[in-house]
Amino acid sequence: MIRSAVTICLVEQARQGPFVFHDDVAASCRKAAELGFDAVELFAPSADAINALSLGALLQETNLSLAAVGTGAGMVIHGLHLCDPDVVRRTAAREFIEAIIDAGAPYGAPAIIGSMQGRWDDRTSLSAATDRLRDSLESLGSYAADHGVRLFYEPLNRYETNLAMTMEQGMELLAPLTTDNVVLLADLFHMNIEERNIADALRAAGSTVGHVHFVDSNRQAAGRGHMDYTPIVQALRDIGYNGYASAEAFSIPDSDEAARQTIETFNTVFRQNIN
Ligand code: LER
Ligand code: MN
Repeated sequence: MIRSAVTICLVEQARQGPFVFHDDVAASCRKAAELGFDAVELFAPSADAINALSLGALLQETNLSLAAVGTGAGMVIHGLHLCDPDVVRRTAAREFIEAIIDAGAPYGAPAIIGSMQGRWDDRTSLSAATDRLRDSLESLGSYAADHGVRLFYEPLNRYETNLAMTMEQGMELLAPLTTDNVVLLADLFHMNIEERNIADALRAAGSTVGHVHFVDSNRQAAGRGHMDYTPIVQALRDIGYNGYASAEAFSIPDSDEAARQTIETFNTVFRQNIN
């Protein structure tokens, strides 16, 4: 069964970012539970910030799961990424992600490599960047497996990376890895920009799809743009996807309304009978 999740951002520098709830984890979890979400996804400034949350008690009280933990604060706050030509900075990026894996693992939450993947540029060739990213995904994927969780790798649109921008490029990146613990995060916003056809791309990715960022064409809550969810949901069903549809969307017009609109659309598109 595909379950619903909603993002909570604790990163001051990402206040304008595509997150439904901000700042107050307890209040956000209570609101998410009241609306009927199954889980929350956390974007935190550091592993220490996650560890300081008493998440166990809060998740138990609200009967929510932790769907995933983001690692992008390493980039947003510290400018770290996995393609950095400086080995010291690259190692710091890896350690930042390992600590987030450690913090999410007790709750069964996989970590997401999104903006921490970095990009190639005039200091780093495409092939050097690809090698470095693969090397980190191999090592972080095994690290996550040792902690009992998967690792999500997220292709991003062309304005945020120049490495893997489509599901197909994501699969090519992961193909040489010896670990099978790294799977793709399909963000419908990025896919709407880069894919020829979102449903076809999901079908081709098949069991490599491990997580979905559920959002509309304009990065607002699902139902506030012009995304056609019917073929997307059908494709996810056809590939036997049973992970989360996690709302990573702007808090427009506000957090509560974005969450409410998301769950309404989720219930309409995922709970209806299409066949
Ligand atoms: C960034 O655009 C994004 O989609 C995030 O999920 C990356 O961590
Ligand atoms: Mn995303």
